[in-house]
Amino acid sequence: MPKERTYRFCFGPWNLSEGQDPYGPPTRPAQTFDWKLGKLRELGFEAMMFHDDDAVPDVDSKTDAQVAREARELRKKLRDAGVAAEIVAPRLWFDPHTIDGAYTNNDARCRRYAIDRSRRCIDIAKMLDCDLIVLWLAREGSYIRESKNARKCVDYLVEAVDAMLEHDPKIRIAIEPKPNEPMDLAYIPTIGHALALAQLTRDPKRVGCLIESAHALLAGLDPADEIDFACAFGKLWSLHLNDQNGLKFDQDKPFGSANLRVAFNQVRALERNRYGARGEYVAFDVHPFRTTRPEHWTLHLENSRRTFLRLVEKARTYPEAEARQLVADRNYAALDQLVLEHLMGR
Ligand code: XLS
Ligand code: MG
Repeated sequence: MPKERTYRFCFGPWNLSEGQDPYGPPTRPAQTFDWKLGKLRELGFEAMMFHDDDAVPDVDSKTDAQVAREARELRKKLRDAGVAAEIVAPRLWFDPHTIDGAYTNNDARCRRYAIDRSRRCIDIAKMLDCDLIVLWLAREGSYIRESKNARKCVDYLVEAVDAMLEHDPKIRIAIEPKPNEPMDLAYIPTIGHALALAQLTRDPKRVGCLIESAHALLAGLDPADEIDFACAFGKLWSLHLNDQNGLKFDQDKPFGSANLRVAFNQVRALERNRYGARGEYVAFDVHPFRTTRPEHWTLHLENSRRTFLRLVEKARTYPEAEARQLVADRNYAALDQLVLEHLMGR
């Protein structure tokens, strides 16, 4: 693998969040989109991720003409800044229509809303020169098992993805699985589920996935194995690196913050699969700690990238030959220590 291979990075406007949680109000004053774009450039990131309503605020209240005008204005702003739009994701978890799910809502009118909104999201993406839609299926699941027919819900999900694929012949869809929160149990909890769903759609080669480290950890999985699995299918089209301390709420901690070794193994998996070589970006779906003062607002992003790049070095200087010998001898105790010593900088 050529050592000079470099990565390109991005984040979303929501990653410069204001500190609100279910138990308290914001702790930092709200900032404009332009301020966030300025910070992204200052930090040297190459692209920005969007929800449809990050790109066109209050999208549901606007006419198609208004949406088109605002999306084009944004495209100009991004071009002037030299920043690409990496993905656009329909925000399908805020509107009253999506209280009990978007694509898998029991009410046909609500499912229609979700599909219409997703088509509009595709229109926005195209106007931003972006061909990748991310589906974080936030409310596709149940609070209690008996409230929905999980078999039918698979059909609903396929119908929705098919409607999107049909809407635009070039668009690609990356499904971002998460096992729970806000739902008790989600229908597409892992990469295996996402890729299996892709096979049921009208054009499986245009349906792939996005791995978020914390989501894999919440499913009890190692994100590095999820990366290798997705890459074996050529389906890892985007990536949300972050960290998570055990099975609790989705923490979106800085990359490597909770478990450096798990982070190292994700980087090794990305390296061996040459992630990024086909234009994919490394995104950090991280949030500042609620305690963060406004003057330290971007540190979680800078630190995540710094840790990532340090771990790329660690992956490239990993003592492969020594490790291979220990594997051959089945001396996993020594292998375990070799990894720790390497990470500690022996
Ligand atoms: C969930 C994310 C979410 C998606 C994009 O983890 O923060 O916003 O990544 O919709
Ligand atoms: Mg995410």
